Amino acid sequence: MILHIDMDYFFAQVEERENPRFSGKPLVVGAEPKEGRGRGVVSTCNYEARKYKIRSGMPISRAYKNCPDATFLPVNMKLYEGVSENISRIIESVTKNYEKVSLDEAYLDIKEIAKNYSTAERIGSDLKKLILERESLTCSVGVGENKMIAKIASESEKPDGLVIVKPCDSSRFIVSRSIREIPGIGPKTEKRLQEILSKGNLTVKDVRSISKEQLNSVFGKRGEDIYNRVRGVDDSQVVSEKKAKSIGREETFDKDTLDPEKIINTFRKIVAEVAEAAIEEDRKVKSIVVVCRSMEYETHTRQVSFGPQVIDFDFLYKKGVRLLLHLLTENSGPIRLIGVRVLFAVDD
Ligand code: DCP
Ligand code: CA
Ligand code: CA
Repeated sequence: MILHIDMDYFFAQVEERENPRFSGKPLVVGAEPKEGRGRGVVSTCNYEARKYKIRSGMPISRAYKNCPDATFLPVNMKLYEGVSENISRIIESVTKNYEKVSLDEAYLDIKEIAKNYSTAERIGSDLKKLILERESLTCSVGVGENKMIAKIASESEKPDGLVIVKPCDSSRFIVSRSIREIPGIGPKTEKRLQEILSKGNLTVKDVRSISKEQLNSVFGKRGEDIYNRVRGVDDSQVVSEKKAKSIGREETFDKDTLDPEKIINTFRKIVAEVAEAAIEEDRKVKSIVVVCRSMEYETHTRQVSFGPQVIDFDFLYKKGVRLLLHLLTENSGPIRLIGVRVLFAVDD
């Protein structure tokens, strides 16, 4: 049982909250059209602006043509990231078993905490209430038997929606929807499906009429996935970040190398990235692994373990560089790739 949560017109709603005089009138977040700065496209807009056919990704100049009277604001990413963090903390108060997929979106695996779909509905409405009370923001929530159904459910009654789809209703729930409402089916896939069926405006039902063999022959490996998705089947799991066993980075050299300068600089860089990621995770580390791949694709690793502790760059570098030196002396030829990984202690 999965719950999907997605914030309503996220960047724009946060701006409305910060400055209530923007509410109730068209608001576009993306760039300042007069100065022509910023990314040049609309990041998002509120629902009033959507009435003027303004959409995410549209050039800001076009949004301006559609609605010159709208308020245009630059993207204040720091602000939205902070809000996103706060929302993650609220989600964590419901369950640690969640996967954040973007700044404004997450999947919660709620099978352990909701024994049935009416409990799930209460969890959904409690979560919405918490976010509204603590952050003064609305969001939409969907619950379903898998990630895909939950996402379609949360999208289906925006803004401020709460939609619960019981497993017995999944198939019916999606059958008459546009094929584009199926997550993972973008404009290119849609076009090829239209070609197969020689028909526009495809519904899920239309695509169900295509055989598995035909989908496979057109889309290769993805064919099976499309076949399953239009039938409401999605086996992908909620990958909770908190449960990641390790994090690491690797880098392949442009050219196989033995240049000590190059190797050590690259090593420092990946150590810095891994240290930063580990600090971000806020978890204790119990081992460090260094990987070295030779020209012949032989992979050598060296590992050191210690009592679980919080690490920083200096610690990781000091331990890691010894492992690296061992690997380099064992391995005579030029190096193709190096990598650093930290294994977390299982404490949560
Ligand atoms: N975003 C962006 N550029 C895009 C799409 C989105 O910068 N092309 C940013 C701005 C959005 C945020 O990501 O506020 C979340 O994207 P969503 O697709 O979830 O859209 P919204 O939250 O803005 O609207 P909705 O109410 O439809 O979810
Ligand atoms: Ca959103
Ligand atoms: Ca989103």
